[in-house]
Amino acid sequence: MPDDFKCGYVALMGFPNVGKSTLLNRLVGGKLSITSPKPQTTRHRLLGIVNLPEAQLLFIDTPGVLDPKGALNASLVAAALAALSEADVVVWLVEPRAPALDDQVLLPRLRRLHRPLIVAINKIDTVAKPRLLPLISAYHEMFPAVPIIPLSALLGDGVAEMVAEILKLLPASPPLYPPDQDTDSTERFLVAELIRERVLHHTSEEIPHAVAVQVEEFDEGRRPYLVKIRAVIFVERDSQKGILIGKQGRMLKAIGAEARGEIEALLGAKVFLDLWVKVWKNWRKDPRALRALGYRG
Ligand SMILES: Nc1nc2c(ncn2[C@@H]2O[C@H](COP(=O)(O)OP(=O)(O)O)[C@@H](O)[C@H]2O)c(=O)[nH]1
Ligand SMILES: [Mg+2]
Repeated sequence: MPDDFKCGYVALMGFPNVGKSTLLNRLVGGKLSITSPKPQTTRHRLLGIVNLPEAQLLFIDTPGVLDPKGALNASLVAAALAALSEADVVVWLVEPRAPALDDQVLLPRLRRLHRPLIVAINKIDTVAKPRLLPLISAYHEMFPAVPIIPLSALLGDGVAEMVAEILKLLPASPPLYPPDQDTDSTERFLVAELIRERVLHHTSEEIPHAVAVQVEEFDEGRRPYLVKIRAVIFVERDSQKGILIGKQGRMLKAIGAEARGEIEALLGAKVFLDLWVKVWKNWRKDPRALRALGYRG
């Protein structure tokens, strides 16, 4: 290990939907964090490890900065704040638009963190080039002496430049994880998340918020030939269960088929997925349920 090896935590922060999870996946070069156009897609702190010859970057994807309304939301905000407290560098991700009132409110909070900060303007693939320069200068004015990096998490443009800026700010430290590891999440957890993502893609309105997934059985006795997984999709009401199962079970079948494909890619094994839908009345307001479903320590 060279003496000048660097290692540290980098918190990916920003409003819901700005592209934090997409950026984390781009950085680790695989699918760790689920993404969707719906807010509250990310509910847990997720670690993505990037191993370079000269450094190990520990990216933390967070649920975003939300109003702590309701028990589930409160635990999401707690996860975001916990990520900040362990961060060596904070990447503040923004939409490719002029700074708005929201940003003005947040700015003092970011300053109070006393952490090295990088502002990343994401989704630049959606704006015309001539509009980009004024945007960058607007953020420069707001955050003097802070690197402003335009990038596209989706296409990868600018991501290497962001990593280069982060490397300048990371502390000297030996690596904290083995170099072949890309996360500290269990496969069980990642599998549950992939199933939840497929549910998000097929549903709308209140259902995405009312869904939690639990893997009840993970039998890898015959891996890589077969991994047998039994999972339950919990919803809050009978009507939601009906929608998720669908006419003649079609919706659940589609969700299961898509999830199985994703899980096989994740595990590098054939998967038998036994998927159930159950009602857990108002689980989001029930501290016992929140614990059982992994939303509280
Ligand atoms: N066009 C474009 N879309 C993006 C980019 N990054 C993220 N998105 C989309 O924005 C939505 C929210 O992304 P996600 O990563 O879940 O946001 P998060 O809530 O901040 O984690 C998804 O539909 C992504 O595909 C980008 O660079 N360009
Ligand atoms: Mg996310």
